[in-house]
Amino acid sequence: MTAEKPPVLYGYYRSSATWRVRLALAWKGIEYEYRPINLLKQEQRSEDFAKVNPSKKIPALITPDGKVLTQSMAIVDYIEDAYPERPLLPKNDPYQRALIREIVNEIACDIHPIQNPALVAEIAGDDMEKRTDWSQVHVVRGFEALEAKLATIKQEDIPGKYCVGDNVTMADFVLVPQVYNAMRFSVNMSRFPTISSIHSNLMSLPEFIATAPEKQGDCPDAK
Ligand SMILES: N[C@@H](CCC(=O)N[C@@H](CS)C(=O)NCC(=O)O)C(=O)O
Repeated sequence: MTAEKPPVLYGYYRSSATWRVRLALAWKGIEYEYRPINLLKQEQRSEDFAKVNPSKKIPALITPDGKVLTQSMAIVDYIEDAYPERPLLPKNDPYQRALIREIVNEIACDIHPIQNPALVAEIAGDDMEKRTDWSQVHVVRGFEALEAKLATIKQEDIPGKYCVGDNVTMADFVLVPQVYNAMRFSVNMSRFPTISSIHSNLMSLPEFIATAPEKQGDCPDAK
């Protein structure tokens, strides 16, 4: 029998989709090898990386038995299934499981793709002001819906420190990186008190601190 290797994560310190996976790996205490792909240098479009992920996007994960997975939330699902300790979804509550996936999809399907730098560059060209305006408008629109949803969950249904209750779930792994993006686009977060309070509760946890962009080796001014 050959010894299993640690998983390999291809990512970029500032990529919010990569941060979701870093969080899942940290939450489960999984050691991994990190292979940075510099988006500013367009390394995701290299021939070598296209062999790993034909979509030419990060993140990608090589599993310990050498299989390749792409799409951040599919990778998080894999980690959850392969490493069941410290679960990221409640076991016996179909409603809460669906609610968590609703928040995940709200961000990962509806907000995040519209502010992908490649798309924004196609729309706004080199005009940096126009790029920021586009991203701000769409993040704000998405956060208005998310704020209302999270506030309702807290008031009527499931109070707690995090997105859904007092246990960290995969919804929290998409929320924090998206708030990071919002801050990069100078979104005024005081308009979103529920999101901000959940974000600050999560950012006090060691897994969230350790996986933050500025702590990564490929961050130019890593702390
Ligand atoms: N749905 C994908 C989105 C991946 C994605 O958009 N990754 C961005 C970084 S956050 C990327 O690689 N962008 C480079 C490009 O589009 O050229 C996922 O969740 O993994």
